[in-house]
Amino acid sequence: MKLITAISTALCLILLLSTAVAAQGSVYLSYVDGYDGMGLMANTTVTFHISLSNQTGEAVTGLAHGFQLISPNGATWSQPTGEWSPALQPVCDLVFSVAQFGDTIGFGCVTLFNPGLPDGFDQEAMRISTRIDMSSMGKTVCLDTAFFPPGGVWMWSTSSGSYSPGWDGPHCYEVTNFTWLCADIDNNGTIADIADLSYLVDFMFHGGPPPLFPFAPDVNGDGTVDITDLTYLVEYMFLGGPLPICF
Ligand SMILES: [Ca+2]
Ligand SMILES: [Ca+2]
Repeated sequence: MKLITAISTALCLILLLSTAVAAQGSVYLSYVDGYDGMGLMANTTVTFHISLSNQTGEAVTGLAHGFQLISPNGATWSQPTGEWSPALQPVCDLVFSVAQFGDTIGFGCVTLFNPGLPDGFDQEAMRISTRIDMSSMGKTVCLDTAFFPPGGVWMWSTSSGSYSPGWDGPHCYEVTNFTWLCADIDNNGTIADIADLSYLVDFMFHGGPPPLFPFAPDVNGDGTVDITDLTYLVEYMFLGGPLPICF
């Protein structure tokens, strides 16, 4: 009888331990728009797609997550923006918020009538977008967690308690690539306007700085930058000439 009792006790302990181990969830980075296989592209929109995986064994009825963009060596970027995935819209029927303070983004979700994020849920839930400055080439940008006010927590709530789900970050990337636009000679994101024309004239005739991307002023696409490009640009801007066609 003692042996049976001992075996029963051991089985109960194993079951309890198994339940404790299985009762967890995770937050992970699915993929990044603007990652070219080597690094993050500067001067283009970069979007981090973040997923939730619920293995708590029950529905999650409240979520609070904060993220931050950081750089160990001075990379800079535009004000990041956050948004929930549309999949969460019907789930978060009481609180469905995104708060932004500088480089920190907070996501909040609380259910009232909805049963919550079901056990087994595993898909994209949050997105964070920014535009990394061209001056950050060769530097590092990281996405990591933040303990975000006012809750100050990183947690999920269920009917039986709270969890701090795992996070597979921080995720760090070198800024290794870039994009440029034909006729965006001053590299400000808009093409063929007065500022671009002025930049080209200054460069060609007044000792102004060279364009950051040497082929952006080759608007007639012949492989060189010269007076014919200036003429081509003026005709496009003011005389209905053909579109810039950088090679
Ligand atoms: Ca421009
Ligand atoms: Ca040319």
